[in-house]
Amino acid sequence: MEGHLLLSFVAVVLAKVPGDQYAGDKVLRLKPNNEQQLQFIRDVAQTMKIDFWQPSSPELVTTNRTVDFRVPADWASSIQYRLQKIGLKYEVLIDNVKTLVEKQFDQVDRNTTRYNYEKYHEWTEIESWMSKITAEHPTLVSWFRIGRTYQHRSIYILRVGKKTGAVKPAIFMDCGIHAREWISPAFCQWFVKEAVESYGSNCTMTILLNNLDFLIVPVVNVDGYIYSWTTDRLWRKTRSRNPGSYCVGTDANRNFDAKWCSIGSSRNPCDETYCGSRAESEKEVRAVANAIRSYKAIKAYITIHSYSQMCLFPYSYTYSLPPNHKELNFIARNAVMALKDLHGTQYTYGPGAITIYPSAGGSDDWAYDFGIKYSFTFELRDTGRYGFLLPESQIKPTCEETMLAINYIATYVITHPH
Ligand code: 0X9
Ligand code: ZN
Ligand code: ZN
Repeated sequence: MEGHLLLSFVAVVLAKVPGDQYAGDKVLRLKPNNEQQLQFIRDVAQTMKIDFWQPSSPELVTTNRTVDFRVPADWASSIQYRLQKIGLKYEVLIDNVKTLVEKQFDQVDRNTTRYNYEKYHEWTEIESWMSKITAEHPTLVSWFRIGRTYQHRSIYILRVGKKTGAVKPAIFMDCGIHAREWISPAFCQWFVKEAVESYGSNCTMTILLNNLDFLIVPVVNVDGYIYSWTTDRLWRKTRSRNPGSYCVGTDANRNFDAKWCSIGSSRNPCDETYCGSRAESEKEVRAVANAIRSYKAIKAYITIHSYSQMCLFPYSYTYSLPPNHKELNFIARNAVMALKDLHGTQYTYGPGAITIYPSAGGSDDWAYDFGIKYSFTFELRDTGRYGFLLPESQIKPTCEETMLAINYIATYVITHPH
């Protein structure tokens, strides 16, 4: 009898597909105005299974800053009731998460001949896309493996630039450090497409590709990305096992060797901002760091995340400003202005610690302290209406506008060679 029960339990777990999850889950937004309200949120986070979207963990919640979080259906009405009782106003950003998640999977089509850059793609499609775009543009694109993931998948880099035989200055850009931020890999792919298609006709892109190489990692956290397609759309971390815990994964953007785990990260493997067992414990993080360490001519580092519409630069691990703060601020302001020109999308910008929240172990701070003086994190669309579940209809406008910001930074970098 017991065995039978166990078997049917296993069957139910295995039958779980992405669409079945999140039925009735809500995403709420609120802003704690005082210590009591702040404490309330932290208490609730301890007793209920709450998924923090922005900021990404309860420790990062502060007064007078908005918080977006997903509440499981079972808890939703109880939380809403308690919020009303203590007079904390909230907004329902997403009424039923399941409906939005399902839409994302419905829209997937696999039988088109031309690669559709206005859709989200699963890993195997991205992998064959890399092979194809390399083969189609042999004078512009090379394809390398920079390491393997915890589950032994390949982590790839595309070098995009006119091949000259010499080592050119380079801009390193990675996407998909966080699994659920699907717009990020979509942007890296868009960028490569734009580069190869506009080389020779677009003046800016031609100058850029003649004078520098873009080193692009379309998906860093491949295991996590796959898991967000197959099992849990809202997965953030890597998929490495944690000895002594049933919880899986490390936050790759808390795992870099930049004042590792000192602030804004968690030592608990069950938390979304778990910093890992040591700096660079994650193979994915080591792969990125090794690639940057071994390539001598990297002038700028850009990492693509979502959501919040922000352009961030060091530091996030301290409130102190780096030596070239004024220059970084100038570049970020102009990048954000260029971006806004296209569709009017507004971005905020500034040092990570004050603009989003203080947190250590991030790739931007690490790259900066390694010696790459132009280091930026982009948080793409939106500001919370869809959050991580950004509809495919927004891929094109998001990527188009982001191109302008990246091209501005790249142009700045080649015109300021020091
Ligand atoms: O918390 C993060 O890792 C980033 N935000 S996200 O919502 N995509 O998770 C912001 C990273 C800012 N930079 C550092 N913390 N170093
Ligand atoms: Zn020109
Ligand atoms: Zn992220």
